[in-house]
Amino acid sequence: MKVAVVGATGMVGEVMLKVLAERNFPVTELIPVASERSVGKEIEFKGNTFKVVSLETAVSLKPQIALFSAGGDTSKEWAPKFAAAGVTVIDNSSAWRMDPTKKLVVPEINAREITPEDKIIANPNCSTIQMVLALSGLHKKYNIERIVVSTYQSVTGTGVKAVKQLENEYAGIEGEMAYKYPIHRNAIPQIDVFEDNGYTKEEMKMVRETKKIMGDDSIRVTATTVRIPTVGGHSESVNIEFSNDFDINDVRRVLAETPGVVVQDNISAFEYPMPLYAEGKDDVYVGRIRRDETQPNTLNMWIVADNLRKGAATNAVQIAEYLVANNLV
Ligand code: A2P
Ligand code: 11C
Repeated sequence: MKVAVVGATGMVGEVMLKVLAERNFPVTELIPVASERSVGKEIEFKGNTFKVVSLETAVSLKPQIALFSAGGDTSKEWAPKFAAAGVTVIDNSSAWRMDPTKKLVVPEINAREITPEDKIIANPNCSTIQMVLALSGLHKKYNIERIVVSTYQSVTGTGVKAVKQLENEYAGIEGEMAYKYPIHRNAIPQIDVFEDNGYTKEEMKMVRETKKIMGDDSIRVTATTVRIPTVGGHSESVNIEFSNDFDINDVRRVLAETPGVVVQDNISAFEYPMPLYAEGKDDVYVGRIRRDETQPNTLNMWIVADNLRKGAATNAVQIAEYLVANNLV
């Protein structure tokens, strides 16, 4: 496979390269792509060196697959040009996710929806991916009515500038601010811009994307998304109301049997998921599994994943793996 990685010098792009190599994705030729200012820069991949090229050059090289993570504007403009050249684009931006003509895919849940005609496939938002992966098996079994989620999100979701802001503040150095406020010793209850309804765009991504991936518009979701001074991954406190009652041991069993999900839930040994330990891992970790005693058929749990891995790069590479395994490229 001739594979382009658009945004190869970025935070997610770098992890995409790492994941492609780790999972031995059959890359015969790598085409790293970034902005004009990075053209010519050298990128290491599996012991070889590749030079960064421009988007124009990459299209003319006609890769079979292009993994995009260079922002929504780049995707809006360039994904259709790649698709027109016969390239299958897996796009990590929010540009195409809610387009009804585009599939929004978490492979373990809905990869079967992909057809050879799908030339632009959308990768969901990180905080959505880890939540829906953990909930998909439980939805099938007990039918989710409503989700109340609060997130505790890593600064890596914002990018290099935010990681630097946290490091600078920690070291007491003045520097460029990625956020409106200090993030060290803080919790910022705003991720992305506000929409007209008073929710942030990140919160509404969790609402809209969950319905689309689960293929069920009836699931009600309400979210509060918060940035905290951590780097390893996103954490989520999730309260789920089902139509049907559940057995808590069966909930654990369903979660343990869900591919990509690892149950870490042994309170007597103080075992529960934490971002410090999820960093660099591809799985979604679930713990603090317990019944909500205030109303029927309702469950509480805590979900943690590395937002750059399953929340972005790993999910995109898994989509690419599905395309290859099913002769869709
Ligand atoms: P560059 O390094 O040349 O700026 P991050 O989200 O971590 O900031 O990374 C964004 C990625 O998207 C980088 O690889 C960046 O390249 C790339 N990028 C940003 N703007 C463009 C653009 N207009 N065309 C192509 N790549 C872009
Ligand atoms: C964050 N979830 O943590 C965002 C980053 O739509 O892919 C990813 C934004 C997106 O800030």
